[in-house]
Amino acid sequence: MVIIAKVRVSREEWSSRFSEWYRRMLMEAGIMDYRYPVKGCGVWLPYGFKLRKLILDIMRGLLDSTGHQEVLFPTLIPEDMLAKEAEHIRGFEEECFWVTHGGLKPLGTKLALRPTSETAFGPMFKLWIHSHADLPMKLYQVVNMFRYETKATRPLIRMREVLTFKEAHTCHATPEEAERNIREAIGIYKRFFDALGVPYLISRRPEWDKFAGAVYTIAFDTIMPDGRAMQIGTVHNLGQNFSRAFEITYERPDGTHEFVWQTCYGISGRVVAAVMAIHGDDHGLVLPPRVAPIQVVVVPIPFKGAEEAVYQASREVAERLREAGLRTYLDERADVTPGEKFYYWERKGVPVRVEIGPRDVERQQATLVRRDTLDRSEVPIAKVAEAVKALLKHLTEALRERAWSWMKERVKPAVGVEEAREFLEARGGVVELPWCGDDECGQRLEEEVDARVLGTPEDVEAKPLGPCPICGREAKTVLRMARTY
Ligand code: 5CA
Ligand code: ZN
Repeated sequence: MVIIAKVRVSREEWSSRFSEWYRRMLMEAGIMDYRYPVKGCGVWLPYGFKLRKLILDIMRGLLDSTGHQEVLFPTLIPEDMLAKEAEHIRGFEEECFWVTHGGLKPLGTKLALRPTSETAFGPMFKLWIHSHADLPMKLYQVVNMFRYETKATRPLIRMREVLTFKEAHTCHATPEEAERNIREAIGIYKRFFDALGVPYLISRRPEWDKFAGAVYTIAFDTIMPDGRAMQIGTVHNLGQNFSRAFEITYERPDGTHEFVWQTCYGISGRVVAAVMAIHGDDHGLVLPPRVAPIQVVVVPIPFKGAEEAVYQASREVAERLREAGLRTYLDERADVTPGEKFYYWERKGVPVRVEIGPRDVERQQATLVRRDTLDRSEVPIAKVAEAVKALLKHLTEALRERAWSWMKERVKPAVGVEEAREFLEARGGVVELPWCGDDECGQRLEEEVDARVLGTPEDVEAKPLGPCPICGREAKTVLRMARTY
C-alpha cells in the first residue's frame, strides 16, 4: 500500500493504519458487511460475492482439469467420528462449535459443525473404495466451515464461520502416488496465486505446527502490507493416519489389502483478503482484471450542448467493449457528477476507466485511465476494445511484478537473533535464520526472536549464513520466521 511505503512510521502504526484501511475498504467497496451480530461472522455483499466467485472459478478450473471432482458433504460430524484420529481430535476439540440439542432434547451423540472434513470424508471413503481400480480418488468441495477461534477475529482473515472454504481430499494406492499428488497440489496453488498476482513463500511447517493428524504440512504464506505474514493455503500429507482410523482399505491386484494414502489441501476467503490488501492503495481496491467483477467502466462527461453526443458515444464505446467480451459497466447515473463516479469506481478497484467528454466526441476518441498508476491515454473509438485489452494485460503484469518485488524486499537472510529481531521490528516481513534442525532450537528461536516459525523453504534452496544461533552446531537449513496473522 502506498500509505505505508511513503511515510516512515512505527510498526504498530502501520498495523493500525492497515487495519483501518482494510475495514473501511471492505464496506466502501461493498465486499463484506462485518456487522452481523455473531462474532467472527460476516455477510458477503453483491460486489464481494462476484469477486469471490471469479476467484473460485479459477480454483475450480484448475482442480477440474487435474482429475478432481466436486462433491458436497453435510456440515454435521458426529463426535465419535471426529474423535477417531487421536491427533486430529486433540487439535480440534477446543475449536469446534458443538450441536448438543435437537429442539429441547439433548442429543445422544454431540454433533460438530465441521472445522474441516477429513472425518466426514473418512466413513464415506470406506464405503466407496474397494479396489485399486477406485484409486486415485480426488474430491473437493467449496463449503462453509466453523472454528471457535480465540485469537482476534478479523473479516475474511480469521472468521468463526468461514463462509468460503475450498477443501480437497484425496486417496492413493501408494505413498509415492500420494507424494506426487502433493507436488501436483503445490503446482495448482502456484498457478492459482500467480493468476491473482499474489506473491508467496512455500514452507514446510515445523513438526510443532503441522495440521492436526498430518504427517507433514506445506504452507503458502504471503506478506501483508503491515509486514505480517499470512497463511493463504496449505497442503497436507496425511499418510495412513486417517485411513487406519477409518479402515479405508483397497484390494491390490494380488488380492492383498492395504490402507490408502491420503492428502488434503485447502484455501479460504483469506485469499480474497490477500488480493485486496496486496494490490490496494490509498484510493481503495485495485483488482486484477481476471477477477474484477467490472473490468472497465465507461463514464460520460456531458457538457452543456453536447449531452446527447457524449451519451451516444459512451453507449457505442460500451457496446464495443461488451462485444469484445469485457465485463463492462456504463455509468449513466444522472444525479452523480463525473468526479464522484471516478472516485466511486476507483474505490471498487475497476482496472480501467474510459472517459468520454465533448472533446473526445469531437475527435472520435476515448480517454483511458488505468487504475494502478492513474495514467491517462487517448485512443480512437474504433480501436477502444483492443486498446483496453492491451492495457488490462499490462496492468495484470504490473500488479504481479510490483507485488513480488515488494515481498522479496521483505524476505531477509539473517545470522543471529538480534539481527532478526531488528529486521522484524523495523518493517516486518520474513527472516531466514540458520537452523540445526532440532525442534528445541526452533522453539527457542520463536521465543528469542519473538516471532512464529513458518518453516523451512520448499520453493528455494536454503542457504544458512552461519551456524545455528541457539546451539552453535552446523546449520542444516534455514527457518523462516515472521510475525503472523
Ligand atoms: N483439512 C485441511 C486442508 S483442507 C485444513 O483444514 N487445513 S487448514 O486448517 O490449514 O485450513 C486451510 C486454510 O484455511 C488455511 O491455510 C487458511 O488459509 C484458511 N483458514 C483456516 N482457518 C481460518 C479462519 N478461521 N478464517 C479464515 N481462513 C482460515
Ligand atoms: Zn540448534
